[in-house]
Amino acid sequence: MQKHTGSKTEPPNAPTIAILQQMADYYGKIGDEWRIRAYRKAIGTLRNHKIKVCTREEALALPQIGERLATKIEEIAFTNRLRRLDNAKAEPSDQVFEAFMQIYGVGPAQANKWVDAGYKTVDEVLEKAQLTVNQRIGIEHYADFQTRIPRAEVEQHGRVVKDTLYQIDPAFEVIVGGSYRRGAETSGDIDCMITHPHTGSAFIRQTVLERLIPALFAKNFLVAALAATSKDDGSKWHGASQIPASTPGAPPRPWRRIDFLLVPSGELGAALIYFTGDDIFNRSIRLLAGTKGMRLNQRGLYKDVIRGKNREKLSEGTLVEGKDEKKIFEILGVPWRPPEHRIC
Ligand code: DCP
Ligand code: MG
Ligand code: MN
Repeated sequence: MQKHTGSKTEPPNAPTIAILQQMADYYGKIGDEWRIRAYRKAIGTLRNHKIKVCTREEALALPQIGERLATKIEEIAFTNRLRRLDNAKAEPSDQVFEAFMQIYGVGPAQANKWVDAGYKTVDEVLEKAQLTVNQRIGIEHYADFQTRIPRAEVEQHGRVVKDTLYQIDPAFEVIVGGSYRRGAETSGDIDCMITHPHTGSAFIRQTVLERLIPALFAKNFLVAALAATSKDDGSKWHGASQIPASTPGAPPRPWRRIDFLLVPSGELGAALIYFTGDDIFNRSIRLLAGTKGMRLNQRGLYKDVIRGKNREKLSEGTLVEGKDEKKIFEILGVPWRPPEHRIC
């Protein structure tokens, strides 16, 4: 999927990285964990390299890049494409799989089942497959959810959420994160972080679920509830929203995907890092924390994490910092990166 970012000057290896990323995504789909890791490492190296890498030798001289990837990097640098990726894309079943994967809530296992059942189009799935309620919504609004949202409209959605919540309790804070916070001109969805300076997660959760969400449905702003999770990685709510038509009879506005992330104030800094992304930036800053004997997740930065032989986590460790985004960078020894610069 095309990511739109707000960057003005493109880093020298960005075109190569974009193609390697597509290849990594392809290996992700076919479950080749080993190759995904190799690609991720190489992408990390190229992101930190400030000079365009053109030849196999130049690539081999860099850390974390082996012979096969070095050859691919050279092919991309000279031809602006990768035959291996073109081949993968040309497989018809791969294109059908791709299309199914774009449906909200559909992962590789489900997409593969539909490919195996012989379905060729999303419409055929709608007609013939047994669908969950969410899959049906995902298909019925397939085109809407595929369309990127202009920045000004992301702002409109954020404004409705803010106004509604501040009427319930003005102490709440709503921050629109994701690609919007990175300054992107368009976004795939609207990512709202919701926090409150004085109360714990139970109050935030109760207010959002019992008051905010019903109020937003009553305004015809929320149009579907898709998924709610509350695990140790925080509380998330997924749904769809729509700016109500300004005048009666005006054509309906598209349905948009909206996410709420509920964040206790003590975790705001770590949540800001996580929910601002991008996903590759998150991966690299987490890896970096690991190399310093710490652990970063969306709730905080921890030290003294005890790990077993296979690096599996045996203890949560001690919280070092959760509240302050800048302090987390400081403690990790990473120069502050404004959100607009946290992109590939
Ligand atoms: N995130 C992550 N890893 C994932 C998914 C998400 O680290 N596998 C984090 C980083 C993302 C943020 O959550 O920036 C929001 O996720 P989105 O899927 O909404 O991605 P973006 O907002 O970055 O892009 P888009 O414009 O496509 O929504
Ligand atoms: Mg987003
Ligand atoms: Mn999102």
